[in-house]
Amino acid sequence: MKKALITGSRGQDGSYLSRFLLGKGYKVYGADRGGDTGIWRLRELGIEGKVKEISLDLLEPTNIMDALEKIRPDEIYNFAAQSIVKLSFDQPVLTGEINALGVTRLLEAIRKVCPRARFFQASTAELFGSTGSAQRNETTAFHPKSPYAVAKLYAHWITVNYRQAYGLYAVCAILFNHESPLRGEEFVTRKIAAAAARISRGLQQKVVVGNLDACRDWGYAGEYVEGMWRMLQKPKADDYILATGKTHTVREFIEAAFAAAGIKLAWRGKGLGEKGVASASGKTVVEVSKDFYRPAEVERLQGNSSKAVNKLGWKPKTKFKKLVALMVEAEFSRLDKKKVNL
Ligand code: G4F
Repeated sequence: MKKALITGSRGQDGSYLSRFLLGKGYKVYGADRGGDTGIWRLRELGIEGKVKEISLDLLEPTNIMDALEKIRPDEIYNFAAQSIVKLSFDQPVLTGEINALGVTRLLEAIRKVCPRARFFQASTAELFGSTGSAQRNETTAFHPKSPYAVAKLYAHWITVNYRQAYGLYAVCAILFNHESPLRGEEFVTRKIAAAAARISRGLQQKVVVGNLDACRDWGYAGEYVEGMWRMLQKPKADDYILATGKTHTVREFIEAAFAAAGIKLAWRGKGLGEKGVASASGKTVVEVSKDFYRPAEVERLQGNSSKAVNKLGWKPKTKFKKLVALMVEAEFSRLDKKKVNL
């Protein structure tokens, strides 16, 4: 039986990957910081109690060494991170400690304790920053635009460095945005999906967002974890982009989510004064606020995952509108469940 250690196992990706690996017969160890509240995700996926939980903080090298010595994993997937781009502008040092040096601590421990283990690092499309309108591939230059992305760039290169310098089997997936009902509400897709369902049920008046024109390449997280696993099964370690190749604005996501919730929207005004109005009731249900803008924005992201398609046989299946609809449906079921439990 193979053993996998997943850091950040109660996050969106950690939860989906745990379910995937359990299905493949792995023994899965989930490492999170004490007090982490993401257990609801494992519950929703029906795997609560099936992942062996351990407490681990990437700020603490002793924790990491102890965990590796105890588990001796075959595969290690690192999702532990401060993953909120906007927050990284307020907490740049902490973001660097976790997202950059945290990965070095992990790699050092692997090198010393279990150098034959295979290591997966969750890199990000944010590494590219705004570099024009073309699709990004594995050879596109990086121009990070946030403390989050700068820290992830360090993590990316230190992973490549440990592969080259010490021969570790260490890979990075450059992950474009991948969403699901298990996303946190800090991220725009879940925030919108939840709001659309609540507004449709009369439980919320409106949703306030930031940049409506930002474009993201949004895929379904449940499918991305298989690509991550496939990366670690190849004879030779290498880095890959996982993306859909399509990009949409936040405005389009809002339109699709409200449509899935039965609300047709009309847009009025411009810039910070732009509003989304429900065509049937005439009520304003979407507003824009500077509070949700970032000091520096990545305007457009679109990835080219041909290398993953050709070499890993991985291909995302869920299209944009289906993804939005499944997120909104999940919000309606949660609301229904809450009603039953009252
Ligand atoms: O949903 P977001 O916060 O995700 P973001 O910043 O693209 O980052 C996500 O994807 C990255 C990979 O590309 C990951 F590395 C990262 O960890 C995370 O998973 O924002 C998406 C876009 C941005 O352009 C943002 O400015 O939506 C825009 N936006 C507009 N209004 C908003 C809002 N973002 C948030 N979070 N909240 C808003 O109200």
